Amino acid sequence: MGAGLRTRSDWAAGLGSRGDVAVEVELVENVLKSNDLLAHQIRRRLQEKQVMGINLISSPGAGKTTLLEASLPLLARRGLRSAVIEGDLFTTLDAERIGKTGTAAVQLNTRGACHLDAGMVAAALDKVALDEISILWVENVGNLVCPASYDLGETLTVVVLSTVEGNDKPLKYPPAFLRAGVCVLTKMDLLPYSGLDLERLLADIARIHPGLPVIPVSARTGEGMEAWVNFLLERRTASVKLPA
Ligand SMILES: Nc1nc2c(ncn2[C@@H]2O[C@H](COP(=O)(O)OP(=O)(O)O)[C@@H](O)[C@H]2O)c(=O)[nH]1
Ligand SMILES: [Mg+2]
Repeated sequence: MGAGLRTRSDWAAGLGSRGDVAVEVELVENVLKSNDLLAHQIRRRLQEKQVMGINLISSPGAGKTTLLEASLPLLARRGLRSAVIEGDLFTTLDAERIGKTGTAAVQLNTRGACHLDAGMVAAALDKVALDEISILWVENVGNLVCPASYDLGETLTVVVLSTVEGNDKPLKYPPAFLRAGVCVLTKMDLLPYSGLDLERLLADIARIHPGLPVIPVSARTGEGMEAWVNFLLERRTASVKLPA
């Protein structure tokens, strides 16, 4: 490989008989463009209905569904009804958990794909009673990589990180932290056992995305849940144009 930065055209020109790879690059770019168009339409549709859309991104097991189970009743008590679109490879397990909270849940199965895209969310939206809700949550497939590239038409992207995942995650997966409008640090009850250097974690997150709010919570003990719900209420008021 020659010295210097390689642009996409350098890369394609150097392929020679491997032009198939260049076609693949083109295809990926087109897929992302059509995804963004659909995402834009979803965002407009939600805005018209005064609904805040939230895209939850994390590694598997960070605590997305548990955070939802704890947040939904608190939000309902503050007058905000939700619906949830659950993304999963094959199962309906998370949608069943959400259903038990009394919140409407629509399951999307990606049949193995590592992320949701705007087309899947647009199809699921037809099953959501948008007139009856204030917040539409989308729990993305558990994965810190692919979901960071796909706009789902959300108003707020939430990256969920738990105290037991290790200090290196923000630096290893910066796109998810760059995309996010807030980071929820879950499992704070496990912090004393985790070995996590909290100060270093916060400094790393701030290096990647200066000013990104980080809200520490434990869905298990309720620690931080009030601050999290207050944050959501403020964001909703700011992001959804309320009728005069
Ligand atoms: N101790 C503790 N465990 C939690 C907390 N949040 C989630 N968990 C546990 O972490 C595991 C994965 O949680 P889940 O919500 O299914 O993660 P998801 O894959 O991101 O949706 C479950 O066993 C939860 O009970 C928390 O705040 N504290
Ligand atoms: Mg889940």
